[in-house]
Order: sequence, then structure tokens, then C-alpha cells
Amino acid sequence: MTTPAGESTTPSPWTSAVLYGILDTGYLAPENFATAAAELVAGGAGLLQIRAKRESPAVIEALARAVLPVTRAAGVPLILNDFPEIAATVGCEGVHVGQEDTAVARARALVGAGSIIGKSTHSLAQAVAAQAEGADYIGFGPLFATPTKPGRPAIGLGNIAEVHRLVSLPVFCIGGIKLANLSEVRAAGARRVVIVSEMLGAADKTGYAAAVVRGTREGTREGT
Ligand code: TZP
Ligand code: MG
Repeated sequence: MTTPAGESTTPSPWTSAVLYGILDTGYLAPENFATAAAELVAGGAGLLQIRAKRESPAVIEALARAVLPVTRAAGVPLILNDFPEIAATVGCEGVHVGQEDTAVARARALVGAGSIIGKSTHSLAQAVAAQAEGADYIGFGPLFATPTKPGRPAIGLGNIAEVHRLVSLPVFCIGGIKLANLSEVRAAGARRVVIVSEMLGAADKTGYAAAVVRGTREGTREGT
């Protein structure tokens, strides 16, 4: 990766990411995925996911092929929501699985030994179980009810501090997070966030992502 001045930079490891971006076909047309990916990583998203709940495997593969050169150039891992076989075929760095999806070990066997496997969790018990199962990170939420995940009840902010005590993995808080409630989410103990709808709807996605990164790091002494 190079700075505008042409100096080369070493990207931070994904484990220091404080903002995880999701490119979701519910909010973004397929032809805009690569551009949005470039904008989000320029703003500091340290992990990027493709989430395409209603698309065919062929479209999902095409999306991953379009985004991968962008994330590779930025040194940011590309995670596919489900579809470990497609992730393996295309060369994505990992997959994200839900509670009802492929088990972590099977996903890793399909994508590759060094792959990044994340798991959605909705309770403290699921978070602890995901760590025991060998996940590399967890999503924890939805904190607030959100149209991006309809029908999934909000878990609130009350367990965020506790999940960080129970789990040593990176914990990405998710669900209904906006710039306007970020300080509340941070104050509840969140160290890393995922934002989907508000970030994809932003006219300036790079500026938006940078503001979230700043807001998430703010007050965190070690900056991670
Ligand atoms: N998993 C739990 S909440 C959620 C997912 C994928 C959606 C978060 O989207 P938004 O638009 O940031 O609320
Ligand atoms: Mg899933």
C-alpha cells in the first residue's frame, strides 16, 4: 500500500481493526461494491465483508472477485458471509458464519488453515461457545433493533463489558450502531464496531469510516 506521497506503508494487522465494514447487497448495487470497498478501506476499515443474502452463488463469486484486488492492495482481509466453498475458490481470507451455518472447524477446513473465521453471537453464552469452537473473532449483537437484520431482537448494551471479560477474541459490536450512538456504545465497553446501513448510505464513505475509527478509538488508551 502507498500513501498519496508515494511512501509505502505496512497495513496494520486485522486484529487491531476497530471498524469492520460490510458490503451488503441490501444497500449497495453489485456494480458499486469495488468502489465502496476502496472508500471504506481508505477511511480505515480494517476488515471487510461481503454479505449478499439474496444473490446466486455466481453473483456472490463475481462480487468477491471484484472486491478482492481492492482489499488485497490495502492489506485488508476480505471475509465472505457464508459460502466457504466460494471463499476458497476466489481466495477470500475468511468467512463469517452464523449460529445456524457451517461449523467453524469445517469452514476453516474448506477455506484453508490460515483463514479467518468469524461467528455471529447474540448472547454471552454464544460468545463463549464461539471462542471454544475456535472462531477468530465474534460479532456481538444486534445491540439495537435494525432493519438490516429483521426479526432479530436487540440484546442491548448491558452485556458488552462482560463479553470482553469472558472472551479474549476480538469482539465486534454490531446492530443499529450509528455515529450518533457511537459514544454510548463505546461507554458501554465496545472497542470495535460493525456499521452497515448508515455507512453504506453515507455520501462520503471514506470520511464516515474515518469518523467512526476516530470515535471508536477515542478514550481507548491502547488504541485497539
Ligand atoms: N448481524 C447482527 S446485526 C446486523 C448483522 C449483520 C446488521 C447490522 O446492520 P446495521 O445496518 O449497522 O444495523
Ligand atoms: Mg449466515
